[in-house]
Amino acid sequence: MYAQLVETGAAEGGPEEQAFQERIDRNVQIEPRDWMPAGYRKTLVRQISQHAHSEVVGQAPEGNWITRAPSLQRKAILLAKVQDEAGHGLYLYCAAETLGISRDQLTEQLLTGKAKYSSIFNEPTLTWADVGAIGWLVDGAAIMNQVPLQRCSYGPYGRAMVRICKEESFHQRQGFDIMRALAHGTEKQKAMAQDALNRWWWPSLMMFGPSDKDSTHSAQSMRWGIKQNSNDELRQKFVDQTAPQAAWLGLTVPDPELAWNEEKGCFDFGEPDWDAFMAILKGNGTMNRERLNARNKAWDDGDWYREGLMAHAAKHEAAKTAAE
Ligand code: FAQ
Repeated sequence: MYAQLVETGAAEGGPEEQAFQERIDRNVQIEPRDWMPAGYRKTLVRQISQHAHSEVVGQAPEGNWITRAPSLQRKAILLAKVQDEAGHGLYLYCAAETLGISRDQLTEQLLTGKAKYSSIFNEPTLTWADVGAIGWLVDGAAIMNQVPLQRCSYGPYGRAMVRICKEESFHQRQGFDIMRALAHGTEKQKAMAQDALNRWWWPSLMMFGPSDKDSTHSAQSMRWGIKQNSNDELRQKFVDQTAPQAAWLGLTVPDPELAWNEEKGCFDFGEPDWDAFMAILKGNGTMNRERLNARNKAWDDGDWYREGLMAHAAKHEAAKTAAE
């Protein structure tokens, strides 16, 4: 199927590519059967699948707290949130499949460690406050990145983002509410909230990717209308939105360089530790190995179920053929 889709077009750089770019410049979305340059298809498969893998792996840090949520209500909310993340992974795998790659291929890339997923999910969740910090900061950063992706030039990705963004907003609110309860609670609870902010602040800034000068794909992805904003633009917006929220909570952002810049009308802030970021991307973050092992175990444990489904489908197919 992939080969078939790729071969439907004419040579790149020719009139088809010009018409394609003009269409993007007019904000007309590209659909699965339209001609597209091979590089556009490849970039989308890379980004959408990394995004899908992030949603799937991203269930682990919070899933780890479902049995330890402090009340029935918090538990029900967290359960729903984690299930939503699994659903986001599924919409995104479907969007990637429209580009001619199969779910099995995508899964294999994740399980063998060939595919990336967001660096943030290699952080451990040590306390209940981490669940609040994830909702507030990680979902907050995800929304900042994903709202513009609703206007992505590739139709199936943009449309998947519409629903995902609605759900992420609920996630962000529930995380902020956990932080509010802790930050306005006992001294011990406030200290727990501060500790979570200290550990999740910088990894959240890294979610937006390397700085613009080191981003390999941004310029072309922006020309193709896949990305609407650069990594640094979105990081800045995130800091501008989140720093006042931290102040409202009575918490301190762990960045001595964070300061309002009156002239520029935005916050100045420090540089994330890009060496640490690169180490995580190379598989050396605190939880990289555990996350991949968990995904591999989940895949192996589901083997009997997939086998049953295939046997059922084969039986159904044979009965249909016999009846014809
Ligand atoms: N982690 O040239 P760029 C969520 C890689 S969803 C790991 O700037 P690009 C919901 C990048 O892939 C979170 N790798 O790349 C949730 C590339 O490597 P490659 C996921 C990263 O694509 C909440 C290389 O570095 N969201 O959180 C990261 O133009 C709570 C060079 O980078 C998305 O995926 C990173 N942080 O920009 C779930 C959004 N950053 O492929 C559960 C869609 C960069 O050449 C609980 N993705 N890299 O080997 C995007 O918007 C973009 O792909 C960026 C990166 C902005 C992430």
